Amino acid sequence: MKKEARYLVPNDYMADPSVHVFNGKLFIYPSHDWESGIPENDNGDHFNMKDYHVFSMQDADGEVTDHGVVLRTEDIPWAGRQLWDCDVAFKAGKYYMYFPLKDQNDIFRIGVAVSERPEGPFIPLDNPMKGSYSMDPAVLDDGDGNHYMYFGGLWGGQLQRYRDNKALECATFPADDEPAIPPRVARLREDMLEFAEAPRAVIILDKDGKPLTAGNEHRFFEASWMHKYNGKYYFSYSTGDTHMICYAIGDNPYGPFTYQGVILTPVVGWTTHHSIVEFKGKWYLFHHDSVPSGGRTWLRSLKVVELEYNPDGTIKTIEGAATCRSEV
Ligand code: FUB
Repeated sequence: MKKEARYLVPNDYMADPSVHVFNGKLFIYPSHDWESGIPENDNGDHFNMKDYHVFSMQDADGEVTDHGVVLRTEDIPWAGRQLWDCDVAFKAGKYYMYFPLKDQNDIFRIGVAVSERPEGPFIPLDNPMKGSYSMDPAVLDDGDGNHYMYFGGLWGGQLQRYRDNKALECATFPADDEPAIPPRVARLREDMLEFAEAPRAVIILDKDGKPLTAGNEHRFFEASWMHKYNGKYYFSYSTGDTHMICYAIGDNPYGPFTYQGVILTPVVGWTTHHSIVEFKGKWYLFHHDSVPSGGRTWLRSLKVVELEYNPDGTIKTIEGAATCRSEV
């Protein structure tokens, strides 16, 4: 494929792509943006998504097949509002979709829906996962029978409302020189429907071995993703209000992870979000931007571009869309 990014679904707005190889094809599980008319705010109320589609491709530069709507808020018994970034994992003949959704008290929880096919439809369970909170779940299949869920996001993602897996009386943010609020990881139970353990903090260290601070422009904000390369664990994420996709490398699924650099520089639109996947011997960065909608940050479009490593295992930085954020 060409080195420039290409848009994948030009006739609709899709964002937050989670991509996996199932049955020899690429399957894309995105959020489905739409014009809800809700004004933009720091809580993300304008991201009022209400269903998911699934897409597949035989090749990274090939035709994109839309498998249609596979899950709707109205089918989820505990639903309040806002279906945000989901992910899908496979185990023993079944596909498990993990989705963040606000419950009827406006609290983000993570739900599970199950299918026998990667293209869905997915049938939701009656309740969210016990002990789940915040949003942006991403699941690593570690290849040894274990699956790990990474999750969490600041501001509208509500992660600042929790410490040590307990809800706080009031949300708090650390001072700029204190350790940043970390994303979380938990191994999934054998049946894939619940956490097997209490979620743990995912610690990202700087090159001196100190946790990234809350004032660091590369600190975690949302959009966790985990992939493995040459036996190492690559944890990547969005820095939110500084608009980058960054990554850190560790030796095991729990970390700690040492900060390495920027994978994707800012794109057009407030959010940036991605997944990294190997397919037919090449690596790809799936992501989104708001160029086609003229910069409307709640109407995002899916893209893919090839991702390359340096010989030392670091990732070559990819430039976001050519248009500057300030030009939007
Ligand atoms: O799509 C809604 C939210 O915007 C996602 O959950 C975040 O990662 C950001 O992309």
